[in-house]
Amino acid sequence: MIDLDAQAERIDAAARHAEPIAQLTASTPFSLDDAYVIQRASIERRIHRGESMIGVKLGFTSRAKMIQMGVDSLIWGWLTDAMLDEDGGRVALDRFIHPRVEPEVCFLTSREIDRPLTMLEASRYLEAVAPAMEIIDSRYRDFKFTLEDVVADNCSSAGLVIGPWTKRFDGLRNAGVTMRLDGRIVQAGSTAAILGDPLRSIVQASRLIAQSGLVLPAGSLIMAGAATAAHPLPVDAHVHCVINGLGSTEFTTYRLS
Ligand code: OOG
Ligand code: MG
Repeated sequence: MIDLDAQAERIDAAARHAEPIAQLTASTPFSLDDAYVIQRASIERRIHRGESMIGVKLGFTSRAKMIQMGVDSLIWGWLTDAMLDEDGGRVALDRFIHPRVEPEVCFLTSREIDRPLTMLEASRYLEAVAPAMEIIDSRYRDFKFTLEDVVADNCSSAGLVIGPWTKRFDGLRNAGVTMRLDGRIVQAGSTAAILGDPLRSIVQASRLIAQSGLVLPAGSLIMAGAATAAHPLPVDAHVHCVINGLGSTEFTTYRLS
């Protein structure tokens, strides 16, 4: 028997101390189901320390991300309030190991989600949508992992910045995405890269949540997954992401120590 709780403790400690570790599966192979149990147990540790759950994120919803990381399945993880950084604010990089940033679309739910939704129903469960960026930070050395490892690591979740909320659900399907680092374009693409339509992330999230026997409360965030590959996030940098017709979001990085 694998001690899933001990694995959760290892990955949680790596995140807490910003110290990279070897892939968990290198010493103890486990299944994808077990990976989600480890993920859940590591999130419970955060909740126990006082963090609160604010929503879920999907990963590998675009080909660009799958190709960059060498995996081919959609995954999901949890977001907590400690991950949230301010739009237009300054983000200290001390809490990360080797952060990367990626452009995303973030949804805010208006109703509880407790069953698989269809594409037609999805927008009725939404309060707002915003341009966003996710800061991902694998707890594994060299940012390398198997699918099971990255799921156990809560899908590399580390930070997020959300731009102004809007009701612009139309036109989301194929909107241009540009991410700039100090004014230079480092990633560009389209929201169509996210499952063909970012709204489909609501359908996928609802299916995954229902499958796990869980309920997502109204007022939760759903991060749809990156439209492009992720970009390394340096210190003293200004990052700006524009999603055409939706809006923009930005932040500046620094180091405390
Ligand atoms: C895993 C997280 C993937 C996305 O948006 O596709 C993800 C990783 O790339 O480390 O957040
Ligand atoms: Mg992401």
